[in-house]
Amino acid sequence: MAGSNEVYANESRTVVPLNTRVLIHNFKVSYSMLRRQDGSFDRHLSEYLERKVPANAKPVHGVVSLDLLLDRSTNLLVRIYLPAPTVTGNELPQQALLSALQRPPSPNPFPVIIFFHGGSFAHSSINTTIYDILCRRFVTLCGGAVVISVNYRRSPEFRCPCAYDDGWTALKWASSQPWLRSGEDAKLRVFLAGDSSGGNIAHHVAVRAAESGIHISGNILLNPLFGGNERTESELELDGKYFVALGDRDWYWKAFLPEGADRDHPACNPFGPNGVKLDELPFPKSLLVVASLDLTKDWQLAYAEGLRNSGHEVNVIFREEATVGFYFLPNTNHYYEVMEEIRSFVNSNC
Ligand code: GA4
Repeated sequence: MAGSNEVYANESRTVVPLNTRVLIHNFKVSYSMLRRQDGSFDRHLSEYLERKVPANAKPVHGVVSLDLLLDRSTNLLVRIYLPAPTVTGNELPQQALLSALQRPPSPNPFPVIIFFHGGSFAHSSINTTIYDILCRRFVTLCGGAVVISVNYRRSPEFRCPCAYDDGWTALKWASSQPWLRSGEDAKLRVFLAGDSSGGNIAHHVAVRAAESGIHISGNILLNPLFGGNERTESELELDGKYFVALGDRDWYWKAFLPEGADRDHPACNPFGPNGVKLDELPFPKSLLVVASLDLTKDWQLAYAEGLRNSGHEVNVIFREEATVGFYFLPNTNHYYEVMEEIRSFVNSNC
């Protein structure tokens, strides 16, 4: 029997907590009003419907945040989350925060996590409430990490590679900041992380970093979006179940990939027929989280295989009976166990 806080998914006997079902279902319904048949998108309505939260210089559970404009020409914003700095004398929280950004490198090592939110390349932003909450969690989870959430340009208005370019700009900016360096070696201990489309962006930014000699301490990909022309078993089996339909996925790829490209484009299928070879590159270790009820899971597992075949390390956390979005709410063992995996991955590679 399902308890009062649980409900059975229509299509099977799998239990998905009621609050997760409501949360993800609401997104699903509003997203279906925003996508148009002709490939355009109702950005205006999208901005109106989404729950957002501003940056906050006042500590909430020991974490503060501020928005920073990194590039005027593209309007690239980042939201930076950090452990609340100590306020001295008559200083305002805003002043304490700004002086934290002027600090010299700290002798105590701490991780920097560059985070790319999900939303299939089209939805959400740094101020989307669920992502603001997740980034705040990462600060404390990882023992005082600095999290930099990137407001990358979204499709269909901005296609691939705009989102990757924005991620790359954010990474280069982070490498130029003395206050983000730490440890005896004053090194940037930077991780790239993201869910859904954000996981895809983290991968492609990591490739650029590897090609340019910027060291990445690790990649953390939660249910990352990859794909290809072929239809996989999980796509056919899970189509329309557990919040995601294959037709929706196709719509998002069409909106994101360069005009006329198909899903074997390397942005979507990095180890497919048009993939970029990673064998010779110093690619970081990856933590890859896969939910068994996500129709994209076969592509995520193929991605792990591609990394291994190129000689790179990947730790796959495969969660039976987990759906997309399970990591937003602390209401399952999946949530706690995956958070623990992230904590230990960051701590042991920092
Ligand atoms: C909404 C909340 C999260 O951003 C997300 C989204 C996911 C995706 O972009 O991959 C979904 C959406 C979200 C709900 C319905 C499905 C799946 C896009 C979409 C059309 C990452 C999630 O977990 O669910």
